[in-house]
Amino acid sequence: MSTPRVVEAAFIKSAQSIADSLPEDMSEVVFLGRSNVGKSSTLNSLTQRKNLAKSSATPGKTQLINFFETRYLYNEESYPVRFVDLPGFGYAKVSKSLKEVWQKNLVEFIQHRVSIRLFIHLRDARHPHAKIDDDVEAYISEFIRPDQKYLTVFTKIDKLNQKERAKLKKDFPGSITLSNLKKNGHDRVHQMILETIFGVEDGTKSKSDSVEENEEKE
Ligand SMILES: Nc1nc2c(ncn2[C@@H]2O[C@H](COP(=O)(O)OP(=O)(O)OP(=O)(O)O)[C@@H](O)[C@H]2O)c(=O)[nH]1
Ligand SMILES: [Mg+2]
Repeated sequence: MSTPRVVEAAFIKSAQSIADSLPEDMSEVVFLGRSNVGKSSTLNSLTQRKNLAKSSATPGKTQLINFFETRYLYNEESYPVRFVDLPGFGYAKVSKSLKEVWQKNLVEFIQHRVSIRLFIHLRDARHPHAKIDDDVEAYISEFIRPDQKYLTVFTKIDKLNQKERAKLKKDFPGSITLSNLKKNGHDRVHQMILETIFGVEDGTKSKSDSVEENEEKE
């Protein structure tokens, strides 16, 4: 079994709001999270492109809704997916409520965009219990549709020691951890994207499962 790979990736357009976004004609994966958590970097790592999405050490780098069209190759099949890089929330100094810190346009986009199939909520591994992230998770759960999935991904895992990593995995069992610096953890995100959008199962996982269930299989 091969590993899913993004073989094509291109920036298509920036939009201010849902009104000037692309037509809803392709399944989308949305990257959301606090400013500086590593949304743009994660998109670059997943597509194996250094500067496809603009990243920066200064928070507030991404200010528009950015659309990228990508194509996966997995077991010789082709899977087109659109990635959406969003501006971060939590950047504004005053953060009384989620709606105050997260611009109206973004709220509207994530709530009403029909083509979104997967929300990837990026959280900083060093601050796993940040209230704003808990609020965002609760907030998305209020309107998420049956055809959509929500995934928690912890970035900057390279900043944690072994003990801290173990605790994080125990506290957030369904989550994925990754490092854009060390370039690890991204394969599980690829699998999740293909599984959610195309129902493609993890080949390596089902292989070992089938061995348990049926000894005759290779
Ligand atoms: N150590 C480490 N640094 C990372 C990782 N991911 C991103 N960074 C760094 O974090 C900073 C912010 O990364 P971005 O990808 O621009 O973050 P963003 O979430 O897109 O930020 P905004 O566009 O401002 O919302 C940059 O300096 C990155 O190099 C990671 O996994 N480990
Ligand atoms: Mg960004």
